[in-house]
Amino acid sequence: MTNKYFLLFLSFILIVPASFASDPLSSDGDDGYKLWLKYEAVANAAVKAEYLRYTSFIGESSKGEVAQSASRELHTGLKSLLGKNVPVLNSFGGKSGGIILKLESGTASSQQEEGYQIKLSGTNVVVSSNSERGILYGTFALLRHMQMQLPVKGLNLTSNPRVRYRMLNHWDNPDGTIERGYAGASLWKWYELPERVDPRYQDYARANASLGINGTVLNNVNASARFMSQEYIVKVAAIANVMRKYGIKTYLSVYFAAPKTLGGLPTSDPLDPKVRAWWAEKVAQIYKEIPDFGGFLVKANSEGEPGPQDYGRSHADGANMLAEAFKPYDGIVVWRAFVYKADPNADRFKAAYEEFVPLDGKFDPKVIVQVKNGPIDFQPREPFSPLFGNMPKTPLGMEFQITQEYLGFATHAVYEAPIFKECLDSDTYVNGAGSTVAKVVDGSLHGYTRTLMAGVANTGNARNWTGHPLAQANWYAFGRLSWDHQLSSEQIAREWTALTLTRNQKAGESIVRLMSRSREIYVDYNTPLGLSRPWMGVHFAPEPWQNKGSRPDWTAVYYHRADSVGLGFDRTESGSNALTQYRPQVQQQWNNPDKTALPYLLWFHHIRWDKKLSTGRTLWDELCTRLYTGADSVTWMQQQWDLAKTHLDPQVYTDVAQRLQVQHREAIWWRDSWVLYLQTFAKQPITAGFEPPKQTLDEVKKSVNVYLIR
Ligand code: BDP
Repeated sequence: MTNKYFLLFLSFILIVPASFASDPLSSDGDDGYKLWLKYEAVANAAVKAEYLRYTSFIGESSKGEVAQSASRELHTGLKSLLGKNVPVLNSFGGKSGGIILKLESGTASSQQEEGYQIKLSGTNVVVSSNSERGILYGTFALLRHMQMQLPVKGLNLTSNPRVRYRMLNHWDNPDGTIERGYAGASLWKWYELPERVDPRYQDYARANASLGINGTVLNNVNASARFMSQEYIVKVAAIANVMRKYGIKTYLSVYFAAPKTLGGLPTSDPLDPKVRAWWAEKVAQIYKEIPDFGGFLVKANSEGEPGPQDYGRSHADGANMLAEAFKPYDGIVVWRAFVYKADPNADRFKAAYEEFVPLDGKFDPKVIVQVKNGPIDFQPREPFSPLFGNMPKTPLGMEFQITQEYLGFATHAVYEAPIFKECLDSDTYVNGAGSTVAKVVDGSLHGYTRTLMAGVANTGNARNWTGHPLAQANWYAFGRLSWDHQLSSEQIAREWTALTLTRNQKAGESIVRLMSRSREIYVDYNTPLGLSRPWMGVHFAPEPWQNKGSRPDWTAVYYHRADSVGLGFDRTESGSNALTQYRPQVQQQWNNPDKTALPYLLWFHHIRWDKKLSTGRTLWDELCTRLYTGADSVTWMQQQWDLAKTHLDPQVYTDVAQRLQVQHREAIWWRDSWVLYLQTFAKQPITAGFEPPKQTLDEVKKSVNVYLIR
């Protein structure tokens, strides 16, 4: 066969049968809408027989609306798993072979509020808790157990949340757009509310409750004052009515200057009595419509947003004023620490610490300060924020980013649990070894009772919620870790894969392998060895050469500091000295370039191009090696995905396979951008064994510029 005919033949066998095999419009195809709550029928006969023995009835002991959601979920779940209509009974005394949802009164239970126990008692499975929410979480845990087809026999599971406020932060705007959202438009249809309540709100609530998430901030931190108007408060109330049934409280981001722009006052000074009265009234107005309102999230004096400093007041003054307005209610004020002043000589790394540490002890007990995991901004890898551990008198909440702003939007598969875990497991050493960030956040280190973990949501109105099907796992992982930060990344990946994609063990293993390595692979071709922020603008295309901005820290060159000598940001004594914001033991990990773990090297040191690293390679060769292997590893990811093909829904298989193709093309783009650009400083050939890029630096820049054209 000539080449031409062989290719024709090949395309016939590859393309023709595939189009018969997978009809993307088939009605039974998996469009991802059901997330990890698919409740696919239990196929294994022995397992099914066992489950049937325990499902002759559902006994409910409470008529509260959250408990009702639990019995409804269980009923629907069992119907789907077992094909059986299990009756829900209020009086079930003496009956056996059922599932009892038992609300234990007050102190009779050893559970913490929201915690649950699932236990076999005689021939009944008993899900118990001292709160309705705990019953709901226990019910979802039982359904998860059954979806994974684990035995009921010997079941004895107790679980308590380690963090009290577990919430999503939506960066959704009133016009339906989402800041840094890559999965369509906002879920919240403000123009239809309050009359029309999209049924999707309920599915959103179910998904969150199934993970233990108990709060949602509906609007962007770059907030519109519109949300403080009566018109919008009633819209928010309509959503809150849905959330409440699933134990989720609704929160709003607030625009600090609202007293002025919406209220018509001459000032928004937090110490002005009229301003304080305005907020107190506002909060009262909200509670009238939403009796269980969660509270406010505030971005102030950050990236141009207004705040107390506009009036010479401190963050504490601003936060405490709002806290005062919440005094009569259960709500809280979540005040963000994401601040960095425009100072041409400063190191942005140090900014939040410098502004917030002096305020420790000055915040009202109703305030939680929400800190991003790293000192800069959700980079693919960052050291933990030095604020953790350094504000012992102020509850610090964790802010993770689930949406993939710096992780390739909706085309790169990056499983984020390892990012979250890396931060949570970092040791701050503030009270000696073992003082992990997790222990700061869960309150056990400093005795905070108000503890919080927030995730910037990656949801949108895409049918599958998250755009990239594998990005659902990031929502899932955030939720599971906010409940229990001790779960491992791999365990969560296994769970999610089994619930969402396939129960086939081998296929599941290759997907979990792919997920587990995906973050390191991304870092290798995107920001290896501790590089950061090679993009400005839209945070999509590689722009390491970007050197123009209205302030130095809004350029890429500010972060990597490439020059003829070497690369990286010196944050030791000879540089910005940011390292002194950490305890001595942490400083020791990072202050000596010969001892710094390679993933963090360029975060803290300016390294000579020809310096030999612990791998035996020079900095330049190590960079080349990582950038090339990273990009090549995307083909490994494609292989792992293909290994699972026959056990995946064809629609999901194709969707991910195509996104992986984009990822591969873009990984090469990233690699080429970095090596060609850095080569202009390092003046060295591409490391032997790797093929030099097929394009020139000018060509790469041109292809990037296309993405920056308006
Ligand atoms: C940055 C985002 C910006 C957010 C900001 C924030 O680029 O859109 O408004 O963080 O967290 O990462 O406030």
